[in-house]
Amino acid sequence: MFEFPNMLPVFRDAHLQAQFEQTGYVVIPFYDEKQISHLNQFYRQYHPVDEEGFYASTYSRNKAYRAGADQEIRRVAAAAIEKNFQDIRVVAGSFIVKSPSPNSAMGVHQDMTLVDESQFTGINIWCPLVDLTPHNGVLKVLPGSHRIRPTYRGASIPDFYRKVRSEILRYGQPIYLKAGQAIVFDQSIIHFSPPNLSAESRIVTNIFFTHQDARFQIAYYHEDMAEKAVELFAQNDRFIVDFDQFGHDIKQRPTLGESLGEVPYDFPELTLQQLEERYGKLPQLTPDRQPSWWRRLVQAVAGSTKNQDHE
Ligand SMILES: O=C(O)CCC(=O)C(=O)O
Repeated sequence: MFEFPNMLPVFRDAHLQAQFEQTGYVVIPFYDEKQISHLNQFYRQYHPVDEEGFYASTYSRNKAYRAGADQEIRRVAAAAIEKNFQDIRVVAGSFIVKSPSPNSAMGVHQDMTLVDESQFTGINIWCPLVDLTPHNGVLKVLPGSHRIRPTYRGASIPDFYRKVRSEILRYGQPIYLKAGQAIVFDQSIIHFSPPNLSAESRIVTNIFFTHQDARFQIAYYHEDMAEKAVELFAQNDRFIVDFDQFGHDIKQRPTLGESLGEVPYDFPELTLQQLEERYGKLPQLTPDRQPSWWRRLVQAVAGSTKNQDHE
């Protein structure tokens, strides 16, 4: 298994770079009011009516919509990206929307591996177009969890936190962003979001980027494979827009990309003890103190993976 590399700097501001490396995320101002309003209108052209629950544009079978969202989000974000980052390649923009629904939670996960993490870091700029509250699907993160251990990730690969999902729900820190503020996070940070129980849709733009020298690489596992290994696939820069398996048959062997063969992987398992050593012990939660969304999220994530990985 690989070791974590020294990260190649991508932030122009050295303090933000250091904070990002330490905690796995930082918060920055990103869109102004005009851009927020423009992106809302742009989204509404394609989606006069929202999909049910959690929906990302990368799930769409409509390639014109996927490509259109990608282009327009990148165009609008270009100045803020240039201001904040250096030596990067921006690979994809997408909408991530939660329409009001008790079924709109996103369970505990790390994002799928998209680059060779022995050298590079996959990064998301996740920016809501509305203020986030405890009721409309705020993003929660487990600070520093990007450095618990190196992993290969994908819907077909057992998650390393599979035994402690419901405990992680209680350690997550909500990031209450205002509309236009973005959280920039390492894709390997553990994160999740409760459902949107407000009356309005929660629309977010997500932009994936990485160091300019990195190439797309995804990982796949099947029980029939050689034991303790995953298969890697090289992908080109259009992967996020072209890959048909997001949101559909994401657990199947990739039909796009070039197999790079198998690499050893020991399928690590985070234990409750390790979690408590890092983050402290939490008090027992009695059933009457559990909010209903939390109970639903626990049920939703029990034994599940993020089976609709997008990026
Ligand atoms: O938009 C959300 O609520 C969750 C998004 C997420 O988990 C992701 O982009 O990986």
